Amino acid sequence: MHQPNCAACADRALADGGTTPDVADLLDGLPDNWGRWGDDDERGTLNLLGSREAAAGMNAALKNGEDAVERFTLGLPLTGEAISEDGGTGDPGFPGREVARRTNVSDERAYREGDQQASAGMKFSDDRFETPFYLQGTTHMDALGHAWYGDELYNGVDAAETAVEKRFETPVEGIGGEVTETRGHGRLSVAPLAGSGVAGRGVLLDVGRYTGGSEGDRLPMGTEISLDDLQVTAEAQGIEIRERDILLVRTGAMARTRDPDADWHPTDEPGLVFSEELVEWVHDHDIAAVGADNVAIERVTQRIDGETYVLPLHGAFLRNLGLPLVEMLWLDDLARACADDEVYDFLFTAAPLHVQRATGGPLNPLVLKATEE
Ligand code: UVW
Repeated sequence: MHQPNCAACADRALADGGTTPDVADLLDGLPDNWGRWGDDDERGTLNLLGSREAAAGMNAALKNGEDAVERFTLGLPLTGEAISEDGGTGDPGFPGREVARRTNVSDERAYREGDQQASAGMKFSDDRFETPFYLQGTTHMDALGHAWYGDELYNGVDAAETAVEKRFETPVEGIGGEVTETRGHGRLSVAPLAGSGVAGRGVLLDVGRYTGGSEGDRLPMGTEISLDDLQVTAEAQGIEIRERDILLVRTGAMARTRDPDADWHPTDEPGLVFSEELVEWVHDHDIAAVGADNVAIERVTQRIDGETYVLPLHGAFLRNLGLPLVEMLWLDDLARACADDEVYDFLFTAAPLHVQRATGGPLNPLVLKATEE
């Protein structure tokens, strides 16, 4: 059975002849935000987004006047179809995160049979998921407790808080049989992030377009994105990254999942790669959140000094900086508009589904961007 998490990647790295060094050594001495917003903090860098930061986003959206504001949503459509082996236009999935298939449970049959009495003629249509819906199986925000190393999560929270059991007095019928108890996060779930939401100045760095992807505006599979690539892109776009910005990195990977002729595999997507300079730069700029159009923001396995690491930036960003990650964004429509009018900053707003005790939550971010007057 697949493991619905990145332990599967570690297995793969070992199968590829890699070793498993300790990420704690790699990240030792790099910055963290533990204690910065109090010992009980569960919102991390979302604490940086107050009224002024929301206003910075609104000012960006309004810079060409009230009549020149365009909107974009950044959530992937959920098709309920897994991408086939030979490519396809289904839902991108990470190994083990099954694709949600929904079905309609409308009362149509009752309507057809003329049973309309209870609703006095009004008709309704409902849906439910028929298969497991992994909350990180589509566009989503990772909770701060989603990834860690050692025995502690962000802010020194005990890792035991990731698997607190809850018993239900009345069992319910579940996908895999009767459910009498579940596990969930006692602390650092997605709920505090859902409660706070994100609103601030977003900046798109369209690395796919500006660092010369060989396939149009998409980076080739396996491309490693460095801090230098981000800075070169920002310069080419003529955009300044300011403190407390929300950074969106476009690679072109999600567009591959909608193109049957394109190569795509979740563990070989283009993505950020770890460097001390990148972590320090993100911390120095007080970046409030990072999003990207790939499954994990970063390359899933990374060779660093001859060793293979699995998602080390998840450790640096989520655990150490308390920096929420937004993954599997649909950025292509926004990116086209930005390239057309050369406006790369905007109001970014988003809030994950408020699922108590969950490690992440689906979301459909909304961007308001100034367009040509
Ligand atoms: C992966 O780990 C691949 O993504 P996420 O951060 O959603 O878990």
